[in-house]
Amino acid sequence: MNAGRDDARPAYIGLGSNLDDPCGQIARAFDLLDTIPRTRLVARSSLYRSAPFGPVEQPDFVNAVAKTLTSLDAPTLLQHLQEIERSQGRKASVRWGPRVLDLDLLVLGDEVIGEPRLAVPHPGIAERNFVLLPLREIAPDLVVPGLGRIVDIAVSESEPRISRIV
Ligand code: ROI
Repeated sequence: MNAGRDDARPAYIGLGSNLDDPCGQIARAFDLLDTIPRTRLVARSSLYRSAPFGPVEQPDFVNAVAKTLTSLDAPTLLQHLQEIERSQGRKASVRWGPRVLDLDLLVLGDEVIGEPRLAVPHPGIAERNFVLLPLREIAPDLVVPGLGRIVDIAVSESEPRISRIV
């Protein structure tokens, strides 16, 4: 929690839930992000209700994006995100299936990583309105490495509905 150090970089994290009180899951996850070592929560987007993306019929999701400042590296930050998912009861979830909590590392400074288990920037940014819209809300000036200015990334017209809830 001693971000503010010179080596702190902005990290944007996507949050999603569609089980067990999704709004409560997201609120708790925001608070837990601020407890990650060498990491400070500096902004939270509104919560958005979004129709499930993908082939599985399931409840609507609640999605949001957090901005943190962190001096952790990407793999260490990812481990902490997975620890928060587990602490909120996430089991190994089925691909495309419902989930108690999903935390995705979307952007970490100007870093670009293309590993199978860790892709940064997250490919969902340009593909999913439930990532793009809350990210744009809290970071309208963001330039995403490899993608360009967040305001220039097109909103997908074919994607299911999304609306701001709080
Ligand atoms: N759909 C929406 N709307 N929001 C999500 O966070 C989300 N997460 C997922 C899948 C199942 C792909 N669909 C989603 O993992």
